[in-house]
Amino acid sequence: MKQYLDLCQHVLDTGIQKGDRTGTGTLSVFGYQMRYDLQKGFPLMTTKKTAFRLIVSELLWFLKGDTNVRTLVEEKNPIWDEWAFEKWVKSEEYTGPDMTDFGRRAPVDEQFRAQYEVEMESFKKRILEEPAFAETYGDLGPVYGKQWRSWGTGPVEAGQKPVDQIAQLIEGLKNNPDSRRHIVSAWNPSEIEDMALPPCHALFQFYVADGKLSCQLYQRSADIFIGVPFNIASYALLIHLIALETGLIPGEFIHTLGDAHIYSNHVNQVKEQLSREPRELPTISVNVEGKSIFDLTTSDIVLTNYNPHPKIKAPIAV
Ligand code: THF
Repeated sequence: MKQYLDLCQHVLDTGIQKGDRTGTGTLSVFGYQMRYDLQKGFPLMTTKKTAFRLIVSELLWFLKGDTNVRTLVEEKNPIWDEWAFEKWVKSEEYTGPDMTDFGRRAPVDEQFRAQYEVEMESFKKRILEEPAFAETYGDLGPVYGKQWRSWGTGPVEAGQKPVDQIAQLIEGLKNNPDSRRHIVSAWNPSEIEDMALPPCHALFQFYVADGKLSCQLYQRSADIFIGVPFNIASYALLIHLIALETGLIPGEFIHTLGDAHIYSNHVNQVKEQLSREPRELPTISVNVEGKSIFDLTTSDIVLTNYNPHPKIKAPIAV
């Protein structure tokens, strides 16, 4: 994963200090591109242990068209909890201790962190135990799953049919592989304001040549230490799944970044990672026997030969 380490070094060397929505502060560059040849192994970080299980469960959640964190909470996947929790603590119904700016305060204020952890645990418990609560406060709005599988064209009552972009993508790749229109967009301007977080991985295009299937992603905002390792592995897995569905061989993942940033409280962790020697990449296998990719479960996707350096902890900016 030299490509990723080169990105880290480039941003440390040339990044501009820039404020951001979360108030954390970043080192940032605008515009960067990496290429990963999937024939050379599965691009999961080897310079820090990365939770592949979470990447799989998130991608399958997107592919099922789900936008409610309940499914993820059930699978013990915490990566979208903060965004649902934020909606809850900002709601009229929430009457617990003040959770304003919890993402910024929890890492630095021990007493507050203890309170936050109690509130977050009881939030998750209610998500699991109370269907009506989960319906309202588990839902992130029309985020990835909604846009990928049922992009709205207007009120259904008005006779409009939602667009299943992933089904169309698969049909397009099968019937007209040379097409230059194999595009899926999560960036739906008319629904952005209803989303818990506007999509970071905004638009991707698939491409077929020599029997190989490639994908280029445009990511508008890239949290280099926490998010990017997840995003690379997630899209690599998506290429593997779409390749199985279309009878093609995985080709390249091309990752194009807009605002590529290292949060100021991740700089030491990035330097630690840069001091480590990359190792051989793992491989994956997918059990699709008689199933569509929309029906897969996490145990159908198996990672082998993954021997990373140890995990590196860092706070996530909310
Ligand atoms: N917001 C920010 N600030 N960064 C992101 O990367 C990001 N995402 C998603 C939505 N908003 C974002 C959420 N994805 C982790 C990983 C991915 C996430 C959210 C959180 C995370 O905490 N990873 C830790 C620990 C995982 C574990 O439990 O092992 C890690 O060390 O990797 C990017 O699209």
